[in-house]
Amino acid sequence: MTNFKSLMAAAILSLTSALALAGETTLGDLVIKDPWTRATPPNAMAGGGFLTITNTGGADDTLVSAASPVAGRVELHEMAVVDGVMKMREMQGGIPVPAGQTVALEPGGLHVMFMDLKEPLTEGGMAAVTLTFEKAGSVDIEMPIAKIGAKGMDQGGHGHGHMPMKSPN
Ligand SMILES: [Cu+2]
Repeated sequence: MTNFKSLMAAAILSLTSALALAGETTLGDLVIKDPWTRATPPNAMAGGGFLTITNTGGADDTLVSAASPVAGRVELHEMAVVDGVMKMREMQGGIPVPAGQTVALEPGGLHVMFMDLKEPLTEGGMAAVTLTFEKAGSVDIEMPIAKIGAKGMDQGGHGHGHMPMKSPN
C-alpha cells in the first residue's frame, strides 16, 4: 500500500498546486479568489485589478491598502455615477469586507487601481500585488494579466500561467 499512499500524496500535492494556480489565497478568515488584471496600451498610466474577497469569520475587516512593484502607487477605487457621469473615486478608509460576506472587485465597480505604471501590463504575464487588511494583515497575490479591455478572465483560459487565446485576434 506504500505506493498507493505516495500516489495519493502526490495527487493531493498536485491538487493543492492546482488550487494555488486557480488563484485562491487564504489569509486568516479571508479567502481571496480569482484575482486578475488586464493588459494596458503603451503609455497608459493606470490599470485596474480585480478579485473577490470572502470573509468567513465573525468580525468585519477592511482592505486598507494595496501595493505592487508594477505601479508607483496603488489606490482602492470605486466607480460611481456623479451628476449622470460614471467616475472613479478613491475609497476613503478602504474597502469594507463585512463578516460573512463576499466583496467583488470587478470592472464597473470596486477595483484596485494601479497608478503611475512603470511599464505596460502585458497580456499573459502576472502582476504581483500586496493586499493589506486592517485585521487580517498582509498577503501577496499574483494577478494574471488578461487582454486589453477584457471584462473577465474568460477570454484568457482561467487561472493558468500562460493563457491560450480562443482567437488569434
Ligand atoms: Cu480606478
